[in-house]
Amino acid sequence: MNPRSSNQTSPVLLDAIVVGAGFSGLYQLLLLRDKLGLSVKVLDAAQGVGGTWYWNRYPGARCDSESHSYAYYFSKELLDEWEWSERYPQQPEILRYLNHVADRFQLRPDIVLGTRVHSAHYTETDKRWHITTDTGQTYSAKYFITAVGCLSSANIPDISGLDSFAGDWFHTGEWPHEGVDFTGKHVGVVGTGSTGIQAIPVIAEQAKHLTVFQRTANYSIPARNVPLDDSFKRYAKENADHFREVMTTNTNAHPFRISERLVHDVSEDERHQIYEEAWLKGGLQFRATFKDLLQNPDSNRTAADFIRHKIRQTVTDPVKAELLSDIDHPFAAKRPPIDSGYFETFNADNVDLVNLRETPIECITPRGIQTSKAEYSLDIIVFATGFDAMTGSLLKMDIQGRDGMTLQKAWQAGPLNYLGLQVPGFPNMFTITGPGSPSVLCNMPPAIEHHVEWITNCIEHLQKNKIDSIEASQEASERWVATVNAAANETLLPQAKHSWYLGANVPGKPRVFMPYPGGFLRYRTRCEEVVKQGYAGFRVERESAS
Ligand code: NA7
Repeated sequence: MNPRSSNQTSPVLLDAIVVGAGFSGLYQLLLLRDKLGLSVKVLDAAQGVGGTWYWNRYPGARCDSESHSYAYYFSKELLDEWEWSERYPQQPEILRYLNHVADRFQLRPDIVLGTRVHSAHYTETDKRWHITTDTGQTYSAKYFITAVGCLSSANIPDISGLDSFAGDWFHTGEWPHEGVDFTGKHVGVVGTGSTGIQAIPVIAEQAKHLTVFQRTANYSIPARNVPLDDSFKRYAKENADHFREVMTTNTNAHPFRISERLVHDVSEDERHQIYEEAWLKGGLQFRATFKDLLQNPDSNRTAADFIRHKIRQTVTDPVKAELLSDIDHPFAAKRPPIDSGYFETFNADNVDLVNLRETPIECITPRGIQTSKAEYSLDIIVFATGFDAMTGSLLKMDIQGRDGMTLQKAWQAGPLNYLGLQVPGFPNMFTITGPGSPSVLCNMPPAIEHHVEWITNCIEHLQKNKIDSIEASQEASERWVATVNAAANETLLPQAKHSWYLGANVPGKPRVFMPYPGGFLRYRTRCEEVVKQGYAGFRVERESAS
């Protein structure tokens, strides 16, 4: 089908609409358009491509995956021509990369920027999705694909008085493009997750004074970021096939394997040595030192104690050291941050730490933050308070499937879907890295490539076989949610009670473990089996049946 030229009143008719122009949306456009020859448009509210990397421009924003793995692997030419400059890519560099991808594959003509999707309704009569946007332009498509990212709906805490604050406030996920000048300012940062841990050292260097408001202390491993030298760049390119193989056949889609060794297989001295080496090497590989770190509480405690000891060694003020190392969850049960000088920052004279567990925030005043103990005068408040993760961006849109069923209603008890790919009652809608897929427990690009390729193959199958629609069955979806939660219960992950993996960071959100924690390889194998069994667990409707 060819897209029809449009005006404000007539819908653009397409084969597929993709929402979001980040890693997922760009690749999905490329495959549907160039591999399958379909008419496709990508819609994105932003004024540029990049998805999460378009919005997250806060100081110190950087990816925790190593740059040679934080890339598309589908094109050898693309891999060969792109050069990362540092061990972990900074936000501007990732944004340049995604812009390069958009140009290289001539994707821009099919990307409509500055367009926020308001609603997507499926109608039974024509078996199509009807999409409205904030520009007034409407679209109609057979396939509706969300590529909205897992961490893109900012969680701004509902603290009374925020409107009255006389200074400026920002959420890290919606950072102003012109940047924020902290020079000479009294700054407060709320939140000590991965984002706060990246931003705090950079803000502290510029601000006159920084107050960090900590609710939950966090583990963090030094990133040991360095510029990449030519020999590593060459090595990464020459071994791209090897890295791809490792990333697609392990648990977490990172370019390293988790050791087969158990914590108690080695002596205490040996274990200490292993942790020391991993600490010096830096990065997420620390959690790959032993196989059972996320399964066995005693094993986990050895890593947790090692890190707590490091924090106490690093932070010179004993009160701050105690507060920073008083961590209430197992290591890696929340997404483990990596940092560049986070704990060291608390040794600077201009940095204070407030314990919100003891003295919670009561309100925001015109002057600053009022806790149960004191008022902190601030010029700028930075909320590094995370996201309404995995479901937030989907539920913000008015999505309606069969019989006007809203996604909000279908998911009122938590996200129900099959394989994180399809929701029962929402035919021909696909969710790239949706809840129920390994997504955020993985290095994202390989997880995205897998989903996009699975969806493309599925759509190709539908097109070739003249199938009108496909949709996950209710039974398979219910079984899958149970499988996800059973897999979580085999690990220590649910023990982090405030984790966004569980939706616990957003008041009123159902507590369901959202990402699939059974491992990327296990998940991919399951997805392949489903296809081999003729899309078992999915219902299809053929044209002849209508
Ligand atoms: P996270 O990991 O959700 O961290 C948010 C932080 O903000 C965390 O320390 C929270 O404390 C804190 N928070 C949230 N709401 C409040 C309120 N109301 N008051 C005080 N403190 C609060 O988000 P990030 O942006 O750091 O990281 C998200 C992901 O992005 C990361 O995992 C990477 O995958 C990339 P809490 O722990 O809930 O007590």
